[in-house]
This record gives sequence, structure tokens and C-alpha cells, in this order.
Amino acid sequence: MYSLSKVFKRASLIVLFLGCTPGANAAIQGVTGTPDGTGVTFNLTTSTSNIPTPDGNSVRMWGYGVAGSPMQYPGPTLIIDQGTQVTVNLTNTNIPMKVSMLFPGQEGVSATGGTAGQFTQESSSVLGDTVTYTFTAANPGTYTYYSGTQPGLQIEMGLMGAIIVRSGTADQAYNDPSTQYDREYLFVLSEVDPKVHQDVEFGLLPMINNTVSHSTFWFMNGRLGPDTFFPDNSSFLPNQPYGSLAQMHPGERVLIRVVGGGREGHPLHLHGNNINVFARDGRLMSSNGVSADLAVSDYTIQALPGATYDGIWEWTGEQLGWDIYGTNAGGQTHDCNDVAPVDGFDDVTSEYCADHDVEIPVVLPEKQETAFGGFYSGSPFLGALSDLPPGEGGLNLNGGLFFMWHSHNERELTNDDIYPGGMMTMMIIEPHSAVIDPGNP
Ligand SMILES: [Cu+2]
Repeated sequence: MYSLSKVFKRASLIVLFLGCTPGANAAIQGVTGTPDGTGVTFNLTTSTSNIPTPDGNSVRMWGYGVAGSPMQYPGPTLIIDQGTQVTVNLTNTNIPMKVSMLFPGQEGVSATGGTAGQFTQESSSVLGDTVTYTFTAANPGTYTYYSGTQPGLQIEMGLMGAIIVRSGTADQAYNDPSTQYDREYLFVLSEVDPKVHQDVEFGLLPMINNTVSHSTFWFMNGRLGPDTFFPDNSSFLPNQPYGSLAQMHPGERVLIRVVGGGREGHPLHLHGNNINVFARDGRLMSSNGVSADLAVSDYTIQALPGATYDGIWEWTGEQLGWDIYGTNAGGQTHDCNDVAPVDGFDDVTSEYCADHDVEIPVVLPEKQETAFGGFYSGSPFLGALSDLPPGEGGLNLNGGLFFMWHSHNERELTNDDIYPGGMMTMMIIEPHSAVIDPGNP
């Protein structure tokens, strides 16, 4: 648990936050491949680049990229429809050792071209060869791909990415109606030990050993906090195209896809509510093979390396014990409009009707239930704005509620020992009157 006030009283960070434009993050970014008659083809390359870190440094990385585009960290998210025959052509542009790709959880994986490695066929930048991988995306869900060539080093260097296989039903993660969602976000978690990357930059190819490796950077979607808040495809992060800022309206069902993309486990904590996790590693948590009857409500997702997790996260203000919607505050005049089928929630605002008009308690809510610092709107009520003390606020134009979503390993909230940073982003609960996140649905 980290208090928001600690984070946002840092003036230097607030300057950075001013560039953050709520609403600029669209649906999960990725590539869908080119139709090839029998399925889709992705043409990928691997190459090297340096990525900036918010402490003012940079780190040499290796990454996958779409052919003709810069390499990226993590690699391009491959978005595929269930049942599609997939071809991936991989060409190693300039990484000074052979590279490859593994596709755990996919069916009928085969590889041709290049030279045979320990796990699969590999591409050499010296030989200039191309490896062709094929598989069938038989099952919907969230998956990962990564290098199968000396993976201890190459995953550390950045050769990994996510795969999303879409079910045949729109806005439903799996072939089970309980996995329906209104919007979705992907969080690929990873880490970097800069000493290893410096060795690589100096021409060494060290063997990675977890007993001597000491990560000091922890990433969400290949970015370090506060870069995580910036929109997708920000021009100053040319090799880190994926943002992590999440937004929703009360009452929506938000699908959270988590990928353990590195070599270490990371406890991802979503403030504001538990998450109902219904799938692991691209498979429904099911005793009957049909429904997610083994889904579990979790406080923290213990994201393991190579594993994936899917769950639904919701927020309505239910059980706060006071009317956070401030029906009579902030000039809002709506009633608790709960018409049939009566479920206890306002049909327009998602207000929890039992708390309608219940005054804010004299005992203030826990800090993690509200927004402080630069993200304070001047009012404790959702969607309401008010005057702010000098030097505070101005970053919350819609009167939203900001929940920090972050690693619960507090060391991972730093950038090379500088706090705050690292594996940290925000979920912003925006009132229904606010237009957010175009394209996610
Ligand atoms: Cu916390």
C-alpha cells in the first residue's frame, strides 16, 4: 500500500504529469497481421536500441519489432482471432547472437528455416536468414511469446511480448458469458538489471544467473513510472509505444490481462477493489471445461514469469458507507434511478442506491479510497470540482477518482533507487458524463 500523497507532492513529477492527457489511451494496442489466404502472417525483426529511463539514463535493449518499424519493448502485441492459422517470419537484423521465438500455449507450433537451436529454429544476423514459425491460435485468451535462445539473457534484454487470442464473441474474453467486458487493459510486467545490459553494450554476452542478477528497473508495458501515464505512441518514447493508464466509468466491467513478461515474479496490486481472476495461462479456471466456476477474487495478482492472468475488475462505490456520487453536491441533481430489473444501482450513474444521500462520515475514508495531491479535484465527490489550495491539483479535469495500480513489492516502485517510479500506473474512475478512452469500446 502506498499513499498517493507521497507520490504527488513531488514537484518534479507533477511537471511530468501535466503532459498526461486523459482520454488519449485507446484500446489495447497491437498488430493483427496480414491476411495470407489461410490465416494471417506477421513479419517481425529483432534489433537493438537504447530506451530512456526516467532517472535520466538509458538502457541498451534487444527487441522484436514489426518489419520496417523500430524494435519495441515489449515486442508487438499480436492480436489474433480464435482458430486462425498464424505464420510468423522472424529475421534477426543486428542482434549479435542467434534469436528465436517460442509460443507457449499455442497448438501445432512448427518452425522452418534458419538453424536448429536447443528449443526451436533460430535466426542469425550474420547469415541474414529468416525463420518461419506457424501455429494455430486454437484457444482464446492472453498469452506470451519470448526468445527460446539463451532465454535467461535474451528475455532480460527484452525479447518478449504478448499475444491476445480473441474469442468468437465480441467483448468476451473466453467462450463463457461471465468473461464479458466493457473495456480492457493489458499489463506486461518485466524488469531490467542494467549491469547486464551494460555488459552487452560493451560486447560481452553474459550468462544470466538469478543469484547474481540485481534488477533496478521494473516495467509496465515496457515503461517505467511515470512514463506509464503517457499515451500510447508518445513521440519521446519511440521504442516503448504502449502506455498503461487505465480509465473507466463506474459500473463497467474492465478486463485486466496480465503477463509475467520477465524473469521475476511481481505482485500486481489494483487499489480500489479486488479483481475476479477467471483464467490462467490462456485457460479458463474451470472444473467442467465450460464455465469459470473456479474463478477467485484476489487482492493482488501474484504474476509469475511466463504466466498470464485474466480477470474482471469493477468499481461502483458499493459498501463505502457514504454517497461518493455526491448527489446533492457539485450541482448534480439526479435521483437514484434504479428501474427494473432492480439491482440496487442507479441505471445512469451506477450509484450504489443504498448509500444515496448518505453524508460523508466524520471519520474520513482511508487514503486509498480517495485521491490526494495533484490529482485531488477539490471535492471528495465523483465528478465534482471545487477550489483548490495553492499549488495543489489541476490534473483531474473530470473530478475522477485516481487509484494507484502498482507492484506491491515496494522496491519495484523505484527507478534505479529513485522513488517514485517503476511498476506503477493509475486507474481513473471517471463520471459517466466524461468521455474517455476513445476506441475502448
Ligand atoms: Cu498500494
